[in-house]
Formats: sequence, C-alpha cells, structure tokens
Amino acid sequence: EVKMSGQKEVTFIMVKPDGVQRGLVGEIIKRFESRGFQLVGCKMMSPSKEHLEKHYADLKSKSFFPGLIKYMSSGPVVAMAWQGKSVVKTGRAMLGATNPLESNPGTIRGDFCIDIGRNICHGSDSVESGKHEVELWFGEKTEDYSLCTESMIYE
Ligand code: FUP
Repeated sequence: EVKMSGQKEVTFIMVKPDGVQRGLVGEIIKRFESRGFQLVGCKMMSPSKEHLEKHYADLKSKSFFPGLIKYMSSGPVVAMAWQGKSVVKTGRAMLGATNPLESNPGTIRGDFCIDIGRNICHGSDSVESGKHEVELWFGEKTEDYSLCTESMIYE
C-alpha cells in the first residue's frame, strides 16, 4: 500500500442550476478528473427549499439569502463528492473566487460566468465542511462513496 497522506480527503462540489442549464456539467467534471481527483459520488436532483436552507444555514441572516434559495431551486443541480489529496483547497482554487468578476481566467468561474448570483458551481470551504456537506447531500450512510474510497489511480 502506498502511503499518501490526505488522499481520502473529500469535498462537495455542486453544479448549480445555471451550470446545468448552460450545459457545463461535463466541463466541470472533466476538469476535476483531468486534475487527478476521483469522483466518488454523483447525482442529479432537485433539492427541496428545506434542504437548501440547511446547506446554506450559515447565510440565513444575509440579505441575499431568499434570492439564493430561489436561484438554487430554479432547476436541477448535480451534486458530487470528489476525493483526493488536498481536494478541498485545490477544488476551491479550480472554481475561482465566489464573485466571478474576481475569479482568475483559467478557473471555472473565471472562464464561464460574471454574476455572483449565477456563479454556476459550489465547493466546500474547509475539510470539515467537506465532510459535513457530503454527508448532508449523500446521506448518513456513506455507501454512495465508501465503495470507491480505495483509490484506484495511485495504487
Ligand atoms: P462560497 O463559500 O464560495 O459558496 O460563498 P458564500 O458561502 O459566501 O456564498 C454562497 C453563495 O451565495 C454564493 F455562491 C453566491 C451567493 N452570494 C450572493 O448571491 N451574494 C453575495 O453577496 C454573496 C454570496
């Protein structure tokens, strides 16, 4: 067994409704796969408002919260769990800044969008929230990704 610390780290990446509507699902998956991360959970779904309110619980007091929930409910999303070395931090770097106008070209947002309220994707902001969000979206039982947690590409 090859020891690679942090290789089991997981993050929650979501293609938001505008990303799905614009046909960017493949592009986003392609970038994470090409980089060397492993897709360990993936489902298209229409989350309930209650579910989205849980996901964005820490933003409840923000003025943009109602608009955010409405936008996130405007169509299906693609929820994904990605695994690999430093996938949380690297995933955020690949997504680009929350505000697409501040996202560097070469990042997903920097290449495909301009509006903070339509920023096409989500990525967990810490290792802890990665675990928490994967659990929230894929359930208490971890079968959805535990079947794949033995890395195939680095062994
Ligand atoms: P992030 O950690 O990148 O998901 O950013 P936040 O948790 O700060 O914000 C979550 C989502 O709220 C963003 F993706 C877009 C939306 N948002 C706004 O619409 N307006 C704002 O001023 C800030 C965030």
